[in-house]
Amino acid sequence: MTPMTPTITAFERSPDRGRGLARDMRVRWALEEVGQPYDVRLVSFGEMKDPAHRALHPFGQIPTYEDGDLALFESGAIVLHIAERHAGLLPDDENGRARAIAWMFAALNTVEPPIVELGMAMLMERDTIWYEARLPILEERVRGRLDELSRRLGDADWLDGAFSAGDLMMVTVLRRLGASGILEEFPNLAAYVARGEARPAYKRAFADQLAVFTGSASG
Ligand code: GTB
Repeated sequence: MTPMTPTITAFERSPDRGRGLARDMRVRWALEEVGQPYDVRLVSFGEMKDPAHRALHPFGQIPTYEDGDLALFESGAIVLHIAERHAGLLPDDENGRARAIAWMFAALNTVEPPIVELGMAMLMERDTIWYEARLPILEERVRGRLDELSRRLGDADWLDGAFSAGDLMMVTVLRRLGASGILEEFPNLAAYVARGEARPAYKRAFADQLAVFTGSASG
């Protein structure tokens, strides 16, 4: 029997102009790490809100993941599913697996929210009367989390032993700080992100999502 090739969805034209900040990047990276080929279905902002897409994703977003009878949404659930079904993204021992999954949740639930809140304010609230007062508050919240994470990472390469799905998720979350300059205030975290970006699987995933943008940009 021919094995199924999973299909994920991604932006037809990502607002990040191919910088790998949209959440399909973490799914692509996970699939590349485990050596699982995949197809990509590109969707426009309009198509994302169509009933056909909402049947896959109740909130009308990307990424989604389809493999045979299984349809999934939420990048964290998708990466965990990939990590559980293939070798390479979770440790073999039970406790190590549980800790790697805890780091995935920490990335999504503890570190990503203040980073997204800052990014959204910078994007949507620049012209408001409260922006000047609110910005430093949001920046300090991000710095606080990064300071804690930086202390825990110390001079280790990865968060808990070998590279895991927890690191994959944390690196993609930290990358969202982009040009804010805040990541660079924590040299060990900046080096940690650079180590993630240097992985061959990351580079393949990044090149593939960039090709979508450059292809559509030149068309
Ligand atoms: N919790 C969900 C998950 O983790 O999968 C969140 C999914 C999500 O936010 N999807 C976004 C989306 O589909 C794309 S990634 N948005 C369209 C919509 O809601 O209508 C978020 C994102 C978008 C753009 C940039 N960027 O340009 O830098 C970065 C991140």
